[in-house]
Amino acid sequence: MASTATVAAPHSLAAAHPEPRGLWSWITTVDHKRIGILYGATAFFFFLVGGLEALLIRVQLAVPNNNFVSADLYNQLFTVHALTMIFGALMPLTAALFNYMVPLQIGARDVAFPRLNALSYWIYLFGVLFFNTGMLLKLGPNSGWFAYAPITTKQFSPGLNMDFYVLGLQILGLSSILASLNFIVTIVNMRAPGMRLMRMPIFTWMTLITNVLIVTAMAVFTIAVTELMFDRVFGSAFYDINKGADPLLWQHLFWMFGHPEVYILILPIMGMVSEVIPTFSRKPLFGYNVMVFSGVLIGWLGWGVWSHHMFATGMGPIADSFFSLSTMLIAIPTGIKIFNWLGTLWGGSIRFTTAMLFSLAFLAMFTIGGISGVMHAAAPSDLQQTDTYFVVAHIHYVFFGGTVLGLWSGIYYWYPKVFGRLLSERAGQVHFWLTLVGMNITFFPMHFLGMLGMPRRIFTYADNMGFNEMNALISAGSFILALGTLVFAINLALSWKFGRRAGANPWGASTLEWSIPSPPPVYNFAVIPIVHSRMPLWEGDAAKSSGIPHGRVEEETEQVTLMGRKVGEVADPESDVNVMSPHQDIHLPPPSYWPIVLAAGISMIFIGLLFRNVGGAAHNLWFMTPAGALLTVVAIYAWAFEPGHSHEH
Ligand code: HEM
Ligand SMILES: [Cu+2]
Repeated sequence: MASTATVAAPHSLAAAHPEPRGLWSWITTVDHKRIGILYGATAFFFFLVGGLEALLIRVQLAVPNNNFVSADLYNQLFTVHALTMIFGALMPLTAALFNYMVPLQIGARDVAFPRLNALSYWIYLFGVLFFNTGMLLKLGPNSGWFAYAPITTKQFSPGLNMDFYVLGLQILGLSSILASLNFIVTIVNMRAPGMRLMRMPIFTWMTLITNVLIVTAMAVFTIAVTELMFDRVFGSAFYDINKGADPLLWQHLFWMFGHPEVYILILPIMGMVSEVIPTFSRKPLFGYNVMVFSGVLIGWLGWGVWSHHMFATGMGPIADSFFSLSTMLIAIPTGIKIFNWLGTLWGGSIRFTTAMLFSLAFLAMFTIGGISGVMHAAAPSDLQQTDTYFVVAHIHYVFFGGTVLGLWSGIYYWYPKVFGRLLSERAGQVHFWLTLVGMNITFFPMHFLGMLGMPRRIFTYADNMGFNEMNALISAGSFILALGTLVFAINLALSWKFGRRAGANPWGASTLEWSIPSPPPVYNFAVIPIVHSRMPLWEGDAAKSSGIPHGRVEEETEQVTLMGRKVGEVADPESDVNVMSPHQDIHLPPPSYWPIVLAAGISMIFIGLLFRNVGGAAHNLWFMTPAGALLTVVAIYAWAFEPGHSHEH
């Protein structure tokens, strides 16, 4: 009986869908919001782990001729630092926000494949634990994050270190590919009625582009790594030069993934910043269409530049010129975006919240990283810079000044939606200034060190090279950064309990996620909205309550309205607003433990392969591979026959 005349009031809706409790409910959850929180918490933890590794690196480099860590441990530290940050922290932090926010932004009740979503999370967790276990055993990957074969084949890297790499990254690659397919289908198929592609929030747009890149780039990488695993575990010859392999094959495959990967880490940020800046400028995003298309263009061009990482291999003048030019071309859509953000700020009524400060700092810091990028896009100048600290400076201005600052902006912005409470603004400002000052003291001098000729990836340096003062300064800066991060962590934890309560729309923002309570109920939308514009909460009656263009915000936001109705209020049955769903029709996917079982099965396959390369009695543990394969088959079978609806309601 789906008649609209019998719609119940929202509180009874909430009673029909109580928030589940307890550890088991988290293990079996398929709710995109909870999976988002799991991703976020795990990834933030690994951000701290990666940060700790960075501090150890900086302690070692603080003074010349230091022996705080050994050369071998140092190699593991910088490799695992990079892997943890990229695959364990930054990508999953963006995934956390995709998970939580995208369904809310498009007016959906969940992602397209909720159990697949849970599976992606559990595989990610096992994968990141896997290669960090290697580090704890002092057997971490030690080749740099790009793991150039043939140096990483068994012949030259006989230990288990690179086995942790090839196996761990296959697990993580699988997780990313599954998650991305899910997001793509969700965005393409599950938008609320009326939300055409060009009405999607810009963060959702950048999520879509990013996930297309992940599926395609991660596929290249996962195959490259699988081949390396076959070389290492079963003695095949993909990268064995003695048997005729091309010594540059791995480098091409890796960077064909590696370069799109940097866009995978920056496009979501461009989306977040494009939500934050308009909100706190009280102005619509300047040039929405151009922003969308330059995002698409960045994603597209990102495929044609990979060999700019290989100028030093002697590819010859034609290849060098091609990749120089294509790389410089990317600066155009990137520059367009920067100008459009500035255009959005222009004439706006700007509020310097912490979220906004991080977005503004992103603009400046990311631009510095972009400029050093264009510098080494010129092949002759790259020959001077490659493999020096100059590249390390570039990496960190784009990863830290770009991805991390942007993520923190997104977290200050969306935290109140997730937890119903605002992060402390005062602690936020402290966090912000420590971070901004700390990152510049840490990373800016690296440009000079690089120009002076300090190579990347050396575990120490002699006293008379002229590197001493700058290295000491950099190490000091890294502790300022760490202090800022500590403030942030405390803020995240304390605000969860003690933060000021946020209404549905504390910032007076324009997109759908702000139309529902904070935190959102299990079913997200009591009524699936019908979308008439790009900024539903900034148009019509809604504009009045969200204070556009110059209104007051905070107090009034409990009154957010959508298409002229208070959110949560049940619409008049005659109106088109609620035709979609009297609450009897809300079907939420039931919890399931098959995702975690399947993830365990898949992980066992890889753990077994690791033992295959171990000597002694432990070698026999490689039976975990067939056992894991069996568990995988059973889990897929059981999953497939699990009923899609719970019988509770
Ligand atoms: C206008 C934009 C950009 C240009 C022109 C550019 C150009 C380059 C070039 C030519 C290199 C190779 C340098 C070398 O190894 O000698 C490089 C390295 C790198 N870039 Fe960029 N880049 C840009 C943006 C970005 C972004 C947005 C990110 C990440 C969010 C990024 C991350 C990296 C990383 C991680 C490396 C070093 C990889 C490694 O050797 O480990 N870049 N970039
Ligand atoms: Cu690149």
